[in-house]
Amino acid sequence: MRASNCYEHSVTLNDPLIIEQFSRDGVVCLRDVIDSSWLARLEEGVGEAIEQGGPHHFRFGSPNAPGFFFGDVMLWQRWQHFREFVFEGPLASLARRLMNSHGVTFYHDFLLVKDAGSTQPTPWHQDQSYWCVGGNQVLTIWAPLDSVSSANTLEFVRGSHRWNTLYAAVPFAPESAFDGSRDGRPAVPNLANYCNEEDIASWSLQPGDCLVFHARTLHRAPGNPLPHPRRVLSTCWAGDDAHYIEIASDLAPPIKGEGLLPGAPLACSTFPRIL
Ligand SMILES: O=C(O)CCC(=O)C(=O)O
Repeated sequence: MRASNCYEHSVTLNDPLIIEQFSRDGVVCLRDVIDSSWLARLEEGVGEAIEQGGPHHFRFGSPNAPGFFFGDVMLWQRWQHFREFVFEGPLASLARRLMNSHGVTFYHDFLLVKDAGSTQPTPWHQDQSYWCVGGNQVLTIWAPLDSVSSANTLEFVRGSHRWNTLYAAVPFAPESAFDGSRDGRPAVPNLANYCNEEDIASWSLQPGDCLVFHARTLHRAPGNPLPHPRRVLSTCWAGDDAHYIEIASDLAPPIKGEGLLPGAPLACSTFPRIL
């Protein structure tokens, strides 16, 4: 099931339709949200961040071979460029608008790099399944640093954030030790059985564009068959109703914040309040 509508409707930041589309579909594509000076600073930071992967990074694929799938989290805590982007860049106010929230807390960042020729797909999943965060005002902003086409972009099941189900989190690769099965949540269904092409949304993107999606919208990505890497900074944001929850499964990122009790607002020094 590949989406046929890769150039479908995208909206500008000031278009009132974005709120309607986000609440109906659980995903919107926004053009030219991140300007070239921010992109240049992120680009500058990415090479070093990959070379010096943090304590929670993964690198799937054959060791020292091309085609890897690299991921790392909480870069803002270690790298100034990422920290400035989170605290001073344009995404916090965008998140506030789409969450319809007064406050905005930054949950985490996630750098995802699929090397040229990567055969590593990202499985269908909902971001919130991996998190210690309950609530409805939670979203992810997926911002590519390279052009992304139908060959390597994300695909979303429209409206799946409204299915009222949180599925079990799945490992991102067969060699991963991640276990998301300990909370009795149902497995992600076989979507090929009940999704038509018109139920799937996807977009081609240029650096500066981004996809904003609800943390319960099901999504996946193919590998990266293109001859250049697909580097993406994904950032995860929480609004007024977001709160800390305990789960039995592994967390990704494996970070709980400090001193948070179940039901408490998320904001703490690990998950800083931005707005
Ligand atoms: O970039 C990918 O392949 C997956 C990204 C993703 O699932 C996310 O940012 O939530």
